[in-house]
Amino acid sequence: MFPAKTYVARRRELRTKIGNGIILLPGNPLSPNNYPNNAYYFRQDSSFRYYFGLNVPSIVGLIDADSGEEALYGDDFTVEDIIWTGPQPTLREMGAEVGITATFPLAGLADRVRKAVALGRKVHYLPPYRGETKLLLSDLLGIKPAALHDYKSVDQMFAVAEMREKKSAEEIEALERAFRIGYDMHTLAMKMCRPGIIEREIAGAIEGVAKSCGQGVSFPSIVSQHGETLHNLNAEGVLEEGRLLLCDAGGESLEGYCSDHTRTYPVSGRFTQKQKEIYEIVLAAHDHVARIVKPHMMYTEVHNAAYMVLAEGLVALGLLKGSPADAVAAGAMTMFMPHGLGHGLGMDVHDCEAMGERSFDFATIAERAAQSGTCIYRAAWRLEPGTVLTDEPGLYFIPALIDKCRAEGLYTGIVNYDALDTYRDFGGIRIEDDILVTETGSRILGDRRIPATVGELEAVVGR
Ligand SMILES: [Mn+2]
Repeated sequence: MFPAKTYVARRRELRTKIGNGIILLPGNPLSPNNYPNNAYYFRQDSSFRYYFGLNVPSIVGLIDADSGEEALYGDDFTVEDIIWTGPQPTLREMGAEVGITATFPLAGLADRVRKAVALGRKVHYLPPYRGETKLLLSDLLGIKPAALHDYKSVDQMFAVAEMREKKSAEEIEALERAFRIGYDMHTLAMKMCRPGIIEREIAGAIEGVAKSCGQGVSFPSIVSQHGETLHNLNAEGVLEEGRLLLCDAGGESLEGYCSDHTRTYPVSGRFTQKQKEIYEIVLAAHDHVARIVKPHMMYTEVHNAAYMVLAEGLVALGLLKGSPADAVAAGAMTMFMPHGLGHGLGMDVHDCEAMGERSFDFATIAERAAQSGTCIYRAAWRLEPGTVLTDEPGLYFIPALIDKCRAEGLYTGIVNYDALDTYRDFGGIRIEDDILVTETGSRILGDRRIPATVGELEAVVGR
């Protein structure tokens, strides 16, 4: 947790940005695995934690933007609870740690909110993503769960996303701590990589690092020889000589900040010539992005710059014909890298993506954000000092996608489909680091770099 003054200042800024009405920020409850007392590991709602700091379940934060009142609603532990949990601080004590003096039992929240609604006051809430929170809001506001998205507060979405987007110095320190966990996870995976080991054994070991050094993983680890499957959570494969292993994994610091890195390396410890050729193209795109990112750039600019470098490499290899710019313009790169270059990173591994449109050019975006239920649209994302984004280009050879494009006659004269035939069992390569946009440019987070060049990887994996 940060000092109380951090949370006091954040709440004051939020209140000022939104201007009027009641702002609700529900923390997450425990989610049962099979019955209430056997729950999944607790993960706090990041926006609640950002403004109220507390990492305990079933507390709701409330801010009255008109009067300035701030309150926490939650229930103190009873002796029956304490038999199982041990002594716990009271809500009043926890509130004091984050600068809140008004604390009330959870049962009082419904009255408070209904009174505000009866007076015609606006009640602001973010689009809920968990069933339990949807039911809570539905009950408080008298809105059916399916209709909650129609009444979400676009003002609050933008205010919260804008604030969480811009990382402060103390947040960057927490992100650096998350980096070190990620560094240990990835270098352990590299050291374990050898023919005969099961992907799951590596995934389990690195997730243990995340759990023992921090809060756990920032998302389920991808450890697979099928790197061409973008989010491959199957880890039952046995590592084989000659293949590539893709590891996309990250950890959370104790403050709840995330890391997210990807490395791809040969199981044998030595790249083949063909693997090296593709690898160097992806690394060139990755490093190019890390060099060019600077404040006020549009995300799409960065994404297209990565596509250009990848296309240049594929033209040089003979997999694309004509000019790289024509290949990018024709959309041919979507066959080789069918995903965006990166995403925001912070207290969530896809930071603020539940919040909606990731841009702060309000005039052009607010209307679209208001109309959309999911509203993930990074095309409107402008990078500002304090933004953290992942830089994760890749090249993937996805037989099903190649066959579909070829059958539909797409990119004829641009993609050399015959040459691609020898890459059908290649797999995929992705390289990912986390970039902080600074006042003057950008830098890769971390005090060192996870091994990334062919030489560095061969030295660690092929030891
Ligand atoms: Mn990522």
